[in-house]
Amino acid sequence: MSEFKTRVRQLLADHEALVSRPNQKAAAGNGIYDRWQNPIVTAEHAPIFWRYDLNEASNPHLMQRQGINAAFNAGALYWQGRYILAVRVEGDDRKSFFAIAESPNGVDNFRFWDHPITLPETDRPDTNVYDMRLTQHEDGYIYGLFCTERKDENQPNDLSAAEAQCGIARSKDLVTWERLPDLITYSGQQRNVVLHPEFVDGKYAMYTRPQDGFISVGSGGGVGWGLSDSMENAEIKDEVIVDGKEYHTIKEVKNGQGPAPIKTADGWLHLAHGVRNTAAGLRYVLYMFMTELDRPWVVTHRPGGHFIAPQGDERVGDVSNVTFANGWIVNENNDVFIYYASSDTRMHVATTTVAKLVDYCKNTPEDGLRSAASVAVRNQLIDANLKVLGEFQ
Ligand code: M1P
Repeated sequence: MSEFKTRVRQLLADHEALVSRPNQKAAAGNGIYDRWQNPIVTAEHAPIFWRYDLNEASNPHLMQRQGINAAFNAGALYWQGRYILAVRVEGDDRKSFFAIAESPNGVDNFRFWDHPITLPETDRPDTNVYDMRLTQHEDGYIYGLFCTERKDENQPNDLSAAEAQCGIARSKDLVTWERLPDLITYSGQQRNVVLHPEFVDGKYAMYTRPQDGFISVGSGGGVGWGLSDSMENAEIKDEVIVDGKEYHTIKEVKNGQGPAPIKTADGWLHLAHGVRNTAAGLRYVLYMFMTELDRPWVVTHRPGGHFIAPQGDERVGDVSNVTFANGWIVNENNDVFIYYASSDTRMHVATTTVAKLVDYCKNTPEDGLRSAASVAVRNQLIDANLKVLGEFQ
């Protein structure tokens, strides 16, 4: 066999070994969820035939022709008994695109479909698209809401000046996608827009994240909420903030809804990210809240602090100190698979149950917003525990 063929075979074998590697729960969970040991999707999970030219005549050195830099911030859907991720795949050219990866069990063996999603454009081409939230809506479509980024033409001399808005596409089979006009709101820019899975007052409901600038939310920020008559021409005329940013919390700088919320008998479970600033730069963590069943915009429980924060190897990547989630799945057994990305580089999974998440939201004290309040609530826990500690000694 030629050396070229031997090397291709080795590449394919190494890739297969990575993709089919079994995953295991990490030791010592916190009772709320279990992290799993291996990242579930990485740049190296991208098929070899996405990256190399496998023709010896045109690529005698077997060079990687189109590298993949990262695979992160995936939307998620439980579909036909399969665990589906719409992964944000980023090429070495810094352009992101969406690609479906599928697993039979939700924790390992995620394999990309042969082709990335071919996403139609609007009259105003997207420079970059990312962070798709998948929502199986009761109207029968699967919607993908994502960020579309374009150059800010009002600042032609600042090559970092960009504009973020909410792009919308829908599909019935995850292969063919219909592009709809971008969401119209009356805020400067939008990121982290998520479609609620049910009609509310006969309208489409969306969680938004208004922001003044591209990175800085300015006077905006917070998880917003608004209704639209249609998705074919989606427009939110009235946007209200339902979960605002707050001084000296994990969401002091900005926050944003993660995936579409999970419906439970006790209300809607929400996963979101909160951002604060530090001497080492921005720190992104995940947090949760719950809203009323009939009024999904009314928050009933706000467990204080972070739910998932970057840990160990998760802390380092292209944008370090980041955990970000825009996908989770609840299956027929009420098991929950939380798909989170670390440091804009790779995907992980943590597993739990609906009952545990409801318990977490209802029984975790709210942030008291002062050190003294934190000590008071911790003393309640300590005093109650000191009465029963003897039973364990
Ligand atoms: O780099 C961290 C994250 O930054 C942005 O999130 P937000 O809009 O909340 O600031 C997004 O670009 C996201 O993709 C990225 O992970």
